[in-house]
Amino acid sequence: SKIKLIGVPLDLGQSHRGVDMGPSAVRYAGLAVRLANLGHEVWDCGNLSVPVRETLSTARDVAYLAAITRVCKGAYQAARDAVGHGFTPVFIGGDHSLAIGTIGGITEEEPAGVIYIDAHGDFNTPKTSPSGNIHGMVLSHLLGDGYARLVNLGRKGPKLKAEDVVLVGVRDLDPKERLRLKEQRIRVFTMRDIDEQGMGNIARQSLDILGHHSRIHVSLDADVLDPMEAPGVGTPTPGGITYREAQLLMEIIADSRRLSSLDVVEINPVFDNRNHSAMVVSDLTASIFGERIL
Ligand code: DIR
Ligand code: MN
Ligand code: MN
Ligand code: MN
Repeated sequence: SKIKLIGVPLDLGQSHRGVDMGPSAVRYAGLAVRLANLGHEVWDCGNLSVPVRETLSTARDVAYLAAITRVCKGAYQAARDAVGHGFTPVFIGGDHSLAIGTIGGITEEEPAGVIYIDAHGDFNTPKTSPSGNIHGMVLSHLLGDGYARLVNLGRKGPKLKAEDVVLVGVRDLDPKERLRLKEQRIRVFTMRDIDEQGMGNIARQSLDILGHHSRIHVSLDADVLDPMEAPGVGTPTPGGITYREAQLLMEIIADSRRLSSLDVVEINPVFDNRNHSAMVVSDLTASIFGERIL
């Protein structure tokens, strides 16, 4: 297929410094060549422009929300245009708040299912969030709850319904976020589900649950991986999936031939060991685009 790589060096949706270097780290890991060697036509579109944190006022609620909204608008348009021109866009983050834009844009012309792979639920609202970080509120905004300008970004109203999303790899939820996920009946495959049923089963069930969608957007938060396998992530969270489990999930999604678009986010080279985590993410991206052992 025709792939567009779009970097989004956004670090305003969370507290740690360094996720703005994610796009460079993934490029250094050789992603474009990997994908081209699989026979894809690869266009690296460079980075969307993102204000540097130090240039913004420290009144972060106001300044950061405005900046994140602008960046997400750019991501929305890039996603919509890429899909409209027959490309499969790969958004390289940057923190997860960029997905408020990408998933909005992907679903402008027709709906899509979302496989959201993350240690966290990202289902806080500005009212329930203990941290105030927008990267922990992505799915709430896409389902219509949160800051009006992010809910109505690109077009008015919710971009997804509860039945359009499956979460995989979850192991860290805030109390009210947990309650909201249950109330809204979001499908969540926790680490326990993966331990008990195996990743192969969970991957196939996720695709089945989204069976009413021919197009699947995958939003991969690198913190789903265990910190021993990928320390260079925004929020290292113990008890995560292994490299092999992540590969299996990617390969089964690839087999479905339904991938419309991808986010790979929360890579933080500052916490990493010789760019190892970006190389892992690049391996996973190659697999979801069809790389096979045999
Ligand atoms: C936490 C952390 N639940 C929050 N979320 C993260 O700030 O809302 N998501 N790290 O990736
Ligand atoms: Mn996330
Ligand atoms: Mn996360
Ligand atoms: Mn490999």
